[in-house]
Amino acid sequence: MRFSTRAIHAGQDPDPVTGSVTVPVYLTSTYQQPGPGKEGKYVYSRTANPTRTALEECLASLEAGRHGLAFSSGMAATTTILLSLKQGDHVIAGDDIYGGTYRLFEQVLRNYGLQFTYVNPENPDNVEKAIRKNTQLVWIETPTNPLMRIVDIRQISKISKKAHALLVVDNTFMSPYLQNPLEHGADIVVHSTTKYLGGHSDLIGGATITKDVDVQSRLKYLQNAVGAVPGPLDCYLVLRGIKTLAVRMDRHNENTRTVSEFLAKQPKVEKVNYPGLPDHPQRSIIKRQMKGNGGMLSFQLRGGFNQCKKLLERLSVFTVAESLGGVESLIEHPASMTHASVPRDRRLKLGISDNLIRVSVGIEDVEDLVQDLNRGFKAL
Ligand code: P1T
Repeated sequence: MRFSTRAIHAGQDPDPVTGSVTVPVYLTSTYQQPGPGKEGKYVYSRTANPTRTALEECLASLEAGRHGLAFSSGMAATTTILLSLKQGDHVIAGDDIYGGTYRLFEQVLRNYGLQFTYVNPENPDNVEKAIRKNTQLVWIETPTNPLMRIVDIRQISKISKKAHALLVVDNTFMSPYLQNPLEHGADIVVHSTTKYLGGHSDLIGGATITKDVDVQSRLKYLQNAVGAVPGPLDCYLVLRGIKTLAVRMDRHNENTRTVSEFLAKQPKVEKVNYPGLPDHPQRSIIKRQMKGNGGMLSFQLRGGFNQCKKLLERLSVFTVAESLGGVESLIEHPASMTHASVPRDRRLKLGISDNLIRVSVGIEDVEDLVQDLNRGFKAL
C-alpha cells in the first residue's frame, strides 16, 4: 500500500468488538488478567495501551521501519535513546541540532558520564574524524534546526556502521512523508510528533522507529522502566493528525516555496535558508533523500535584533511562537526563543545570528501569508 493509504489504515483496522472505524481511545491504566501469573496481551498502560499500539504500528509503517514506540514528547524519545548508553560512551552530534537536544546532552547527560562531540555533519569527514573507540551513537538532524543545513544520511550511515555506532536521525522537520532515513541507512528515526505528525499544535509527543528488533527491545524496556509514555488521548490525536499528513505536507511544500520566493526578492533579506532554493549547493543530496522541500525556512534580516523584533511584531497572520509543523504559520527568533539555551558565543559561531528568523509556513491561503509579510517588510 502507498503512503496516504497507510497513513489512514496502518495499525488502524476497525475495532474487532464494536466495528468502530476510528481507533478507540482506551482510557484505562490496567487490564483484567486471565489469572495470577497468566498475562493477557495488555497488562498495564505504562507498558502498552491499544491506542498507543495503533499509533506505533502506523508510525513504523510510514517510516519504512518494523517497530515504533510513541513517547510523551520528542525530548522523552531522545532521552530514552540516550539512556541505552553507559557511562564513558561517546556521542557525535550535529552542531546545530535543536537547542533543547543540545541542552539535554550538555546540561543533563554529561553529568552522567556521557561524552559529546559536536561537528558540522554537512561534511561527513568531520564525523569520521570525530570517531573514537568508545563512539556508540551518531546523532543528526537533516535539515537542521534552524539553519536548514542538509546532511547526507547515506554517507554518515557508512561512517557510523564502520565504527559500529548507531546512527540516529531526527526526522521531525521532514516528516515521514518527505524523508525516510531508515531507507538511507539510519538505525533509529526519532520524531517530535508535536510537529507535522500531530499537525495541529494541540499536543506534545515523540516517537522512535527502527527496523532492528534488538534496538526496539532495548528502547521498549527503557521506556517502560522510566515511564516516558504518552496518554491514549494524545496518541489518538497524533493518529488523527497523521491521516491528513500527505495533503498537509503537499500544501506546506507549495506555500513555503512561494514564501521563499517572496523573501528572496526582499532587499532587507540578507540570506534565505531553504532546501528548495534553485541554486542550492546540495541539490543532488536533496534529490536523493528528500521527496519535497518541506514547510520550514529561515532567513537573515539586515539590521539585527531590533529589525527582527519590528517585523515580528507587525505580523498578524503569522503568530510569533516556538514550535512548528502545525496548520498555522508560526514565526520566531531562534536567538531569543528556541535556541536561547545555546550559549551566545557558540550560537554565533554556528551562524545562529541575532538577525536570524525561523518560519514554519502553515497551510493558510498563501496570498494572505505573502500579504502579511509584505505589510511587515514595508514597515521596516
Ligand atoms: O518539544 P518536543 O516534542 O519534546 O520535541 C523536541 C524536538 C526534537 N527535535 C526537533 C528537531 C525539534 O524541533 C524539537 C522541538 N522543537 C521546537 C519546539 C522548536 O520550536 O524548534
